[in-house]
Amino acid sequence: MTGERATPSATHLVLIPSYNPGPKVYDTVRAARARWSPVWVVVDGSTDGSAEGLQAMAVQDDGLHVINLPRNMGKGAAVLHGIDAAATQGFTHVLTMDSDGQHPAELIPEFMAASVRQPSAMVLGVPVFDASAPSLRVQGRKLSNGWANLETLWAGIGDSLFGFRVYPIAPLRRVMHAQHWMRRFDFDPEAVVRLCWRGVQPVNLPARVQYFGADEGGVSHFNYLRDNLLLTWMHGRLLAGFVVRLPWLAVRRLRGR
Ligand SMILES: Nc1nc2c(ncn2[C@@H]2O[C@H](COP(=O)(O)OP(=O)(O)O)[C@@H](O)[C@H]2O)c(=O)[nH]1
Ligand SMILES: [Mg+2]
Repeated sequence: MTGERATPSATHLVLIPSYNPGPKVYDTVRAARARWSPVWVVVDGSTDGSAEGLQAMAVQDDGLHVINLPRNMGKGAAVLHGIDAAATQGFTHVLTMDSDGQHPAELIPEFMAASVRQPSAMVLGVPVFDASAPSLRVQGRKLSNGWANLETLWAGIGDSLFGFRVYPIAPLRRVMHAQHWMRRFDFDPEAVVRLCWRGVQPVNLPARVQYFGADEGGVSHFNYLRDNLLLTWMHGRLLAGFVVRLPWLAVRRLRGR
């Protein structure tokens, strides 16, 4: 579909939230641009020089747009900033991907095509790990997926945490503007559960994920204690929301929706 020299999409954009990503961000953005236009990067108060480096790339490339936030606000907040701006320009769908090279840019056309076929759905990447994946993260994921499946009465979420996804922008904005959570690492799982509650169907597609060691330029801002507490609190409030919605969710599931 749309690539570097093709016509830019007027409906679907790639959005990359970025915070002190390290040098891999440049290859990541180049790889995304090779498969899609437009690509937007939201630089979220980074202090590693990447704001300047990305801006220099954007000057040479009409398909790349860089938004700079003055201070770090978190992944979800950066995505919200990006989709608010995208909506004012008429975009209807966004593919979010990480800025640190862990996600498969080569799958952007396939994910966008799935979204074009089913515009009311969200297209979720289901991670295919290789040996580089830390087992603690792989196991922690199973726990989060178990909660997300319960909270949606097994509506079909393949993975709750993976950030390589296409969202319909309008329902995602409604969900996010309705509350002040979902602004940091609680963004991905809460988005998928709350969109399911709103009737946005998940479409699951496998996607390779890579973990890089620090010696390979890998950077992670996931803090095991802080972010697991954040995710625990998030599932607490989602469970409360689930209990309130249970009768209605059960009726919907019984009707096969
Ligand atoms: N805008 C923004 N993006 C972030 C922030 N923290 C993480 N991200 C994004 O979320 C992705 C995943 O975070 P990362 O730190 O790599 O966590 P991990 O891959 O789960 O270990 C990053 O590649 C960034 O794209 C943040 O504070 N602000
Ligand atoms: Mg990462």
